[in-house]
Amino acid sequence: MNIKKNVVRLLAVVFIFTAIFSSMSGTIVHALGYTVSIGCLSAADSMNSGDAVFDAYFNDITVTSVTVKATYLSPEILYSGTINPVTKSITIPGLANGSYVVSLSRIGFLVKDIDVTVSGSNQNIGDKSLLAGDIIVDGSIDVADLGTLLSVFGSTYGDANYYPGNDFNVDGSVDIADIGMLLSNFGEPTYPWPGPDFGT
Ligand SMILES: [Ca+2]
Ligand SMILES: [Ca+2]
Repeated sequence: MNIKKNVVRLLAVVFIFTAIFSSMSGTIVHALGYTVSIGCLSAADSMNSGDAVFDAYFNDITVTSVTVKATYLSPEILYSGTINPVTKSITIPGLANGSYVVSLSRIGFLVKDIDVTVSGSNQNIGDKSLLAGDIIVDGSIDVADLGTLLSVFGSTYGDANYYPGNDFNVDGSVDIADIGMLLSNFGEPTYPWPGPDFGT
């Protein structure tokens, strides 16, 4: 009689442990995705002027977008998101081990492609900064971009020819400060485009 009871108890214990182990296995499988965190110093600050219409207009246009693909030329976007304009950062979730290209883009700025390898852990690849000036979006900052900026020089928010994509420092006017930002990046990129960017 005692032997029967002990066998039943043993079977019950085995059942419980099996259930617990199965549950843990499910958790482990789910945790195979890793996160990649990125800071983006050139992301525009979240506009909070008190004018809801202006804020929505400005924040929608100046948002910094993030996409993840397997390679530069891969048509499939594995993840897309936006840089948080308050924290100026993003944490990309659920990436399996492998190589990726993370692209940061903002209207008026040069796209930055970053090679990332995920290998068994979460990682933070640090702060990045986009270069202002690629108004005519062709992957380079050149005379065409400068000409466009000069054509709207002096425009301010409310003017028909004002556009946030030309107002790199987001102060509501296209002026000498924006010209200076473009000129400081004139001739970029210095590597073939599209291509890896190993800098910040
Ligand atoms: Ca350009
Ligand atoms: Ca400006």
